[in-house]
Amino acid sequence: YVEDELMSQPECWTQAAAEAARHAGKLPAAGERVAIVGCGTSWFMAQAVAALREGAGHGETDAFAASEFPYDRPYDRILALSRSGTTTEVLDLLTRVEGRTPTTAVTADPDTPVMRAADQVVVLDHADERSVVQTRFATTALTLLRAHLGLHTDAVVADARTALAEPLPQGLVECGQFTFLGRGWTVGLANEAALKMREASLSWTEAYPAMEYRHGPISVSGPGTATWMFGAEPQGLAQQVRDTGALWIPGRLDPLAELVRAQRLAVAVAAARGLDPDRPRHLTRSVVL
Ligand code: F1P
Repeated sequence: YVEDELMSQPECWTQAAAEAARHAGKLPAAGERVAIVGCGTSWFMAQAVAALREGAGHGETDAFAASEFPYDRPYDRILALSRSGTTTEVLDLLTRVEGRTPTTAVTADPDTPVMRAADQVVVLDHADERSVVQTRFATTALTLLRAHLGLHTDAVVADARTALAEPLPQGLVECGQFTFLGRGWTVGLANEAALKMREASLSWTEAYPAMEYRHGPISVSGPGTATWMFGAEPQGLAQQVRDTGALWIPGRLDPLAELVRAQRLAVAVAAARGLDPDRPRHLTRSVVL
């Protein structure tokens, strides 16, 4: 499933962007102090959206793993991301803040406990998935929120098509270790790329804010490893990584389209290692405690 689902992302994004205006009243308004929460992939999307929203001047925005939400901090709205709408930590949080803080959930399924617990719900059912490993729901939710912030363009969709059509960089699939770097909103994308590789291909992956790579993690860099920069690269970093013998991949597409390339890499590495990305080890489609 995952391969078909990740291929459908350009169409899913186009539809979500077109629907953003219709959902605007349910999504955080400019000026609100907002917490965005989720688990796993949804938490990493929350990180990306939080940075984008602050950067767009829409107001203070924090991202939390749902299990780590600071209940003593006041927010005007909590935005919960959950494909399944059943994840325990997200449901617990929404139930606990009921009547105190307005909540909005973005989910794929129109009939779930999370949907019933949230005050407002945006259902992206066209981006729902059969896979355990999330690809298109996460990026479509991000696209909806990017469009809500006025940050989505047709060029992003065109870049995604390029990411799906182009061969992967030479030598990448053969690498034994992968590090993803980001800055600002792309740190969340780097985290997600690393998770995708782990889930689908059991690869050894890491993810950092780009400049943090110099402060210790670069010690794992060397021949047979790859470092992939999402977004604009800080000056000097590429050379420093190349000097270790590692493969350096600078993303030249929109960072969200670069994430699509990383999803493809995860599937390709899984195939190269004889793994089925639709049967990831120890994972279920939603984690319910
Ligand atoms: C969150 C999640 C997924 C992950 C795995 C377990 O699910 O952590 O990101 O891939 O399948 O669940 P959800 O709350 O977005 O449904």
